[in-house]
Amino acid sequence: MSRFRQRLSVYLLALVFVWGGTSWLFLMWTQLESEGISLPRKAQRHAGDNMLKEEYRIATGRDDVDNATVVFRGDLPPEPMPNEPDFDVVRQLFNITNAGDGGIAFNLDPQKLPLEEQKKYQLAFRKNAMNEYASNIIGVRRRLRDPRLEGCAERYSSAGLPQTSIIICFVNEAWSTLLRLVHSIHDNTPPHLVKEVILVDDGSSWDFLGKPLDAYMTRFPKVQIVRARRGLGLMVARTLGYNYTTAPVITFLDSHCECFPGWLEPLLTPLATDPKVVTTPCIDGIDKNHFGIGVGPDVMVGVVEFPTLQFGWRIEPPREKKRRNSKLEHVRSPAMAGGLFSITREFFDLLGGFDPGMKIWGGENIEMSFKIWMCGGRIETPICSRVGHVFHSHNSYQGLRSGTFAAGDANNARVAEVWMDDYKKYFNHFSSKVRETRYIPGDVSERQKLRERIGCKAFSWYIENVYPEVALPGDGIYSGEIRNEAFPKLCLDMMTSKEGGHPTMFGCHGQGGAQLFDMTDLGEIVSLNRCLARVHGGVFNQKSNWGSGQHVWDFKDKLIQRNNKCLTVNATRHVVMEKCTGKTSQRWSWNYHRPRRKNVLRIDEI
Ligand code: UD2
Ligand code: MN
Repeated sequence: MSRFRQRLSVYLLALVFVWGGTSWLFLMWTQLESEGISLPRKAQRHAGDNMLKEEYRIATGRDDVDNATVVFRGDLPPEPMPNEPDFDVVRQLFNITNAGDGGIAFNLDPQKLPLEEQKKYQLAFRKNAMNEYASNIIGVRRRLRDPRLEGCAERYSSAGLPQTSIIICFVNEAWSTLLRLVHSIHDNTPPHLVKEVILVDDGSSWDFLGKPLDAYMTRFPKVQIVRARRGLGLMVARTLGYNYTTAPVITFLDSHCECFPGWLEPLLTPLATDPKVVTTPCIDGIDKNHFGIGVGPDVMVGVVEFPTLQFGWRIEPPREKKRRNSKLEHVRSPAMAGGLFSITREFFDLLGGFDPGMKIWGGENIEMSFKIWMCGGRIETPICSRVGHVFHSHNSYQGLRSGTFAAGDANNARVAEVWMDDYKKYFNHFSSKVRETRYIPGDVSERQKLRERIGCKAFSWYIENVYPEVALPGDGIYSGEIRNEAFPKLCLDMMTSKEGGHPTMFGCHGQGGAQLFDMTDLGEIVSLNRCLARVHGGVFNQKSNWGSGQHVWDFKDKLIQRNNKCLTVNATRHVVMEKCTGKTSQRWSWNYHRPRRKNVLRIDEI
C-alpha cells in the first residue's frame, strides 16, 4: 500500500512539472510573437529578387528575362534540397542574396554557425569531398558570365553543326552540384544542338538521387535517367549510357561541372568536318571550398606523366606555339583529362569505346588518349570552349566503391599491356618491386586484337610525333648519373621530388632514383619527374614547364650551362650557377644516350 502511494506521488509530481514547463514555453512564445520578434519562415526562401532581372539582362545580353524562368540567387526551387542548410539561421548570419552568382566565390565561416549547423557543414564536406553546405546555399542554378577571349563569340556559329547526346555518369553526387550542371547545360546551350542528356546513376545509395531526382528532371524533357542496378564503375556506366544515345556526336561530362555560355559550339565545330577529331574544353576549376570558378589560362596542354602514367598539365610546348598562328587557334594535347570531351559516334565505335575490363575509376582517359592518336585521330581543345569542374579533396565514393585505387592500378596495367609496346618498361609499376601487386592487367587479349584490327600505329610513333617533349626516365639525350670532376665519388642528387628543394652532391649509390638524370629533347634536365631550374644564381627543383627558359640547358665540352653561366659545385659543396671558366668544379660527366628527336623544338628555336 505504501509503495502504491509512493508511486502516485511521483507521477503527480512529474505531471506538475510537465504542465508547468509547457505553459511557461507557451507564454514565452506568445510574448515573443506579440513583441514582433518572429523569425523568417521557410516559405520566405522562395522570394525572388526582381532587381536581378536587370543584372541578368546586362550579364547575358539577353532580353528574354521573363521567358528565361530565371531562378534568382537566394531563391530555391519549390522542393527543399536534400541536406539543406537551415536557411532561417543562415540568412541571419550571412548575406546570402546572390551567393555564388556569376561564378563568384561564396565564402562562409563555419565557426559562426550554431553547433547543429556546424555539424551539418562538416558532415556534408566529408561525404562529398567538397563544401556541399555552401553549394546548397548557392542553389541549383546560377548565372555564369561569358569569360572567353575576345573574338570567341563571333568565331563559332551553331548553324549546321551535328547534334550531340550528353552523357553524365554519377555516383552519390550532391543534389546541388548535379542539378546546377543540368541547369547550366539548359541555360547555356542552343537547344537544337542537344538531342538528349543521359544521366547514368551508377549505383548511388543516396535516396534523393532516386524518386526526387526523377521528379525534378521531368521539367527537362530531354533528360533521361538510366540506372545501373549495381555500381558498374565509370567506364562501364558510360558505355551503358552510350547505349541510349542517338545523336551522331557523344559528349561526356563529370557530374559536378558547370557549362559556360558558348561551351558547346566550339566542341562540335571541328567534328562537323573531321570525324576523327576529339575535342575537350578548357577546364576551369570550381573551388571545392567556396565554389568560385577561377578562369584559368587559355592554353593548357594535357600529358601523361612518366613514370607514373598519371595525367598532368603543362603550358604549350614551343612546337605547338609555333604551329598555332592565332590566339584562338585550337591547342593539341598528347593526352586528355578524360571527364569532358566530345567524340563522333563513328570514331568512338571504331576505337571500341571504353575497355569493358576496366573497373571503377582511373586509366580510361590514358587509354582513350593513346588510341585516339595512334589510330588516326587527334585531341584538340578549342580554347573558346570553357567548362567548370569541381576538383575534390578525395574520391568521395571510396566508401561505396572499395578498391578504387587497386582498380586504377589494374586499369593502368591494361593500358600499358595493350598500347605501350616496349615503352611499358618506363611505367614504374611494370619495372619496380611493386610489379607483383600493382601490375595485374588481367585478360587483355580482346583489346590487343582490337588494336590489331583497327591497324593502329606503334607507341614509338606516338612518342616521336605527338609527345616528343616527354621525359622518359633513362631515355634522355643524355642519361644516367652526373659526376663532377672535382668530386669524383659524388653524384648530383635531386634529393627530393618536392618542388623548391635544392639538388646537391651526394655519395653515388648507383640505384638510379634521385641520381638518375635525363636531358630531354627540350633541353630540360629531369629527375623524379622534376627539373633543374635556374633562379637568381641558385639551382632549384621545379615542376617541368615546357615554356620556361630557365629550365633549358646545354651540355657541351663537359659544361652544363646556359647563357655563359655554368652549373658549379662551390667550396661548401653546394650546387650553384657561376660564370663559366671551365674549372674542374664546372666539369661534369654524363652518359651519352641518343640523338635528338626530329619533331621537337626548343624554346630558342621558334
Ligand atoms: C578525372 C576525370 C574523370 C575520369 C578520371 C579517371 C576530369 C575533369 N575528370 O578524375 O572523368 O576520367 O579522371 O578515371 O577530367 N563515377 C561513376 N562510377 C564510379 C566512379 C565514378 O559513375 O564508379 C563518376 C563520378 O560520379 C564522376 C565521374 O565518374 O561524375 C568521374 O569521377 P571523378 O569526378 O571522381 O573523377 P576526377 O574528376 O577525379
Ligand atoms: Mn570529376
